[in-house]
Amino acid sequence: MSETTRNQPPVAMTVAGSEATGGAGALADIKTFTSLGVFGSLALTCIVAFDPENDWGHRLTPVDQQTLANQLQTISAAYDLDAVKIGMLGSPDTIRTVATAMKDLAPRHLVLDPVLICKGQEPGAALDTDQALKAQMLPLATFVTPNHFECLSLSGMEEINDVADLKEAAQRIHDSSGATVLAKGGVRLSGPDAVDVFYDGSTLEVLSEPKVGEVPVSGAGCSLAAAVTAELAKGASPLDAARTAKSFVSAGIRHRLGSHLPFDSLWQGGLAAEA
Ligand code: PXL
Repeated sequence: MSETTRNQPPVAMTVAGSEATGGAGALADIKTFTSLGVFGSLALTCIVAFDPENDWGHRLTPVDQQTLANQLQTISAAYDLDAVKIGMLGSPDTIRTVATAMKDLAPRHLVLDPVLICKGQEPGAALDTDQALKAQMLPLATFVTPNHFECLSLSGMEEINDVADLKEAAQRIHDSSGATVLAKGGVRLSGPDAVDVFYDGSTLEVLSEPKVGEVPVSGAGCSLAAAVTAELAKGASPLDAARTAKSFVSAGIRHRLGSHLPFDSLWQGGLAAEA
């Protein structure tokens, strides 16, 4: 170990797609890691370029499986990782590649943001990915952060309309996976607050922050899961990691970036700006 490696930051890896504008995906993860004092590395799964000439629709280019496996191998060999975050995988093939690598690596903290579809995508397109994610990735996760849509899919519930439903979804997802669950109501549940439910098998806690508008902000889900990952990497308990992540995201939404895109983007500098 050289002089410069003393007092080094925790190291995390994100396995995620690039979303070129930097609102969501890998860039949101790395900005979040850095903002929270964690060194980030990246295994890139796919590249998303919204199409400004076609209603900002998704143009998705997958990274080939060998290139993805190479990145996972390099990062795993380079670092003793403190935590891993899994973001957009995008296809059953990618899920298989990442699940195989994670079985070997067996990280202490494996935070799964079960991204099924992005804003503007058709829910139907995600069915095979959805099944592969449930069968292969969810059992490996230690912590999972489903949004409203993903809660429906992972819990098998028909509807989630209020906090009681969200609590039930969190419990069902925990019971079937063993993972700690942070189920996100976001702007989908009515009322003045953005409510999330934390459940780890014993503690059931409702985390709540005032809503900032009623429109979803790009990068909120990615940044929340990345903030949980960063805090776990730093040694926080899962509940404290969830609480810090919620404050980080709320501040990021209050300081969001407007652009020519049809949605705003979370700014990871929000919490620091309010300090
Ligand atoms: O917000 C989900 C998300 C995650 N990862 C990538 C994305 C998106 C949504 O656009 O493009 C790469």
